[in-house]
This record gives sequence, structure tokens and C-alpha cells, in this order.
Amino acid sequence: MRTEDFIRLEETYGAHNYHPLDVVLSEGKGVWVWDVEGNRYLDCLSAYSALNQGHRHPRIVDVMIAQAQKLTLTSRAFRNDQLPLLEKELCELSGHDMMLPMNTGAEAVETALKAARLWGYQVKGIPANQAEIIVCDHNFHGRTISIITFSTEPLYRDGFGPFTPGFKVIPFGDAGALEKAITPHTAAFMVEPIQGEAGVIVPPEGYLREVREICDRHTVLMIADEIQSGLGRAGKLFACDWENVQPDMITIGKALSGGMLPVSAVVGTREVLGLFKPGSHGSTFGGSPMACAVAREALNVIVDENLPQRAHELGAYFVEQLWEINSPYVKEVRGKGLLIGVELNDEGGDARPFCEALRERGILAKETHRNVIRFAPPLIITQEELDWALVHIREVLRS
Ligand code: IF1
Repeated sequence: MRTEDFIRLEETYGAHNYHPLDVVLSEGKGVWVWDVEGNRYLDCLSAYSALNQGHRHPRIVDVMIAQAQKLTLTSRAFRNDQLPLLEKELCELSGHDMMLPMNTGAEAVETALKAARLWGYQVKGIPANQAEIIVCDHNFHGRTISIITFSTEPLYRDGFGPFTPGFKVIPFGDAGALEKAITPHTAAFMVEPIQGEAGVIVPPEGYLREVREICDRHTVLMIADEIQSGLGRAGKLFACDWENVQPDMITIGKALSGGMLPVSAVVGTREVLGLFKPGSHGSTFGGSPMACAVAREALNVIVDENLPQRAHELGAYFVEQLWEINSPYVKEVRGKGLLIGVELNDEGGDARPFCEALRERGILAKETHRNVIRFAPPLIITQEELDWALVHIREVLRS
């Protein structure tokens, strides 16, 4: 079967909730992927940061195969010998007290929201069913009905109501707006330390620290959604580390499995995560021995290969080189670590044709927010590979 055959099948039998680039991938290794025609591409999306360790990292693959031949699933009705170790290791790594395992990022976010409400009623003393949670405009936290309730992107919301009450939206990057929005019924503020979907938006320096202080002053929980920005992507293990901020809860996903299977988690304080009682929350697959063994090795790889520091150094180099292209179509290059957005100006127009042109030259990147090209290669990328990419990016951004 050829590219067109796969596309025809997908268009016929698959729901059309995506508009992918017309490349059909069948193999991946490290930073490279191959399509069914045998063409090679540099993966500059990394499945939205789920592949920080690269495709099929050999250490993670080995652990996954070994675990698959031993025990894959117990459900949480029984204990397994991997979950406790992941819990301990992730808590030590993140400096938190407790962990709760789920599968997708959206589930981790839902879990954090539920925990925040529990805390609001049981600890803060908010009257029943009155808890408010504050979030930012242009957020992206997932696709469940409660989460899209507070999305400000009509495409993600339209036609899916009725929605979930109890959320308030304020501008991103504006600590004063947070302070104004807080009421005695506010349980939590949830924020992406760097907004991904919004077009790789880095908040003003000091924002996260101010948020932390405001939350403390008003007894409001701070939830950082690090599903995309965490695990090394932004040049630190967590993007909040740039401001030495410890949130009350962090949601983690994507690269927690190195791209092998959906594994997510909430880490947080005992005061909050300690409120769940047996039966009050759960998941069939969350915390499975398979997921936990893979996640443990995925974390080991991030630490052993110094991926946060690599992302920091290579990201700084990449951003500098992108600025130097001096393209007539580029308004701004921004980001942290290897989470980089190139915003086009009016002359540049839509990012999609640039992504198509990059694809022609063997680079897979994805537009976000119409006019931003997102570059987020696996963190194991070498400087030579980046330089190779820059040759092509230079030509595409100048032509
Ligand atoms: C899609 C965007 C990225 C996330 C943050 C939670 C989740 C995500 C900060 C939910 C997921 C995705 C999902 C993917 C596209 C994508 C995305 F452009 F839409 F915003 F990465 F930039 N919090 N991000 O970024 O995690 O439930 O998907 O595991 O098509 O929805 P999930």
C-alpha cells in the first residue's frame, strides 16, 4: 500500500477530527522517522513533547518488552511491584509528597481539578458545590467536557455544551488579574508555565513566582500543568524550576512514557493528594505495572542523559540561529529550552505552507495558532542534526 491508499482508508473510515500533514509514517528511531515510501524526516514535533527521549529509546524499549513478558496489568484492585517504585522515584525527583497515576494528560488535569475541589471543601471550608477554579485564556489542558468548558478556543467548545460550572478565565501572564479574580470560594489557579497551544507563549519573568505568592497569600492552590513543558522540554526538569517555584500540584504526562503508551500523573502535597479516599477516584489502566515500569525507565533516561540541560543549551543555540536567519516573514522567535515557536508576520501569513515546504525537505514541524511554526525536536538531538535542520529552515524561511 502507498501513501494515497492509507490516506483514502483513513478519510473513509476515520472520524475527521484532525487534518494531518499527508505523510504516512511507519518507522522511527531517535530523532528520525520514515514514511511508507522510505523517505526520512527529522521529527521536530516529538508528538507534542511526548518523545523527549526520542523514538524507541533502546533502554525504554528493553524495559517495556521485559515487563510485557512478565506482568502488564493488575488494576488497582491488587497491588503491583512497579507502582510503589515509580511513586517514590517521581516524588523524589519532583520534590513532592505523593503521586496519583492516570493515563492521558486530560485525566491528570481532571484529577488535579477534583483534588483541588476536595481540598477547597475539606480544608479551606468552601461551602458545598461552590468551589471556583481560575484558569488562563488561550489555555490548553485537554479535551474532556469539563476541560473544554474553560477553553477560550471556539473550535474546541462549539457544539459540545452544556458545560461544567465553577471555572473562571483570566488573562495569561497577568498576576494582578489573578489577585483580582480570587474570591473566598477560590480553590485553585491552574496554569501552563509556558503556553503550548497558544503559540509557545512564555510569561513575563517573575510571573510564576508572583502567582505562587498570591496563591499563598489567599490560601489558593497553585496547579502547574507541565504535561507539555515538563520533563526537560523547557530546559529544566519542570518549567517552574526556572523561577524556583513549587506548585501544590503538577500534572505530568506525554514524555512520562517516552512515547510508548499513555502514562500521566499528578504529583502534589500530602495536604491535597492525601484527601482521596479508597473509591473516590481511579482508573483501570492508571498505575499498571506496564505503565510504571516504562515510566521509571523514561525518567531514568531523562536524568542519565541530562536531557533538561541538553534542551537548555541546544535550545539557546537553536533560537539564536533562528533569529540570525533574518527572514522577511518572521516576526519573533521565542521559547525556552527546545520548546520553540517562530511567529510569522503579516507578510509570512499562515504557517501551514511553511510546514509543507519543510516536509518536502525532510523536516516534520507543525503549525500552532495559525501563524506560529513550532519546533520541538526530541531532546536527544545533536548539534549536527540541528545544524542540518537549520540549513533547510533557512532556505524555507527565506524563499
Ligand atoms: C491534541 C495542542 C500541544 C497539553 C497540556 C494537557 C494536555 C495537553 C499543556 C492533554 C495536550 C496536545 C494534545 C494534542 C495536541 C496537543 C497540543 F496543540 F493542542 F495544544 F501539545 F500543544 N495539558 N496537548 O499540551 O493531554 O489528554 O492529550 O494526553 O490534538 O489534542 P492528553
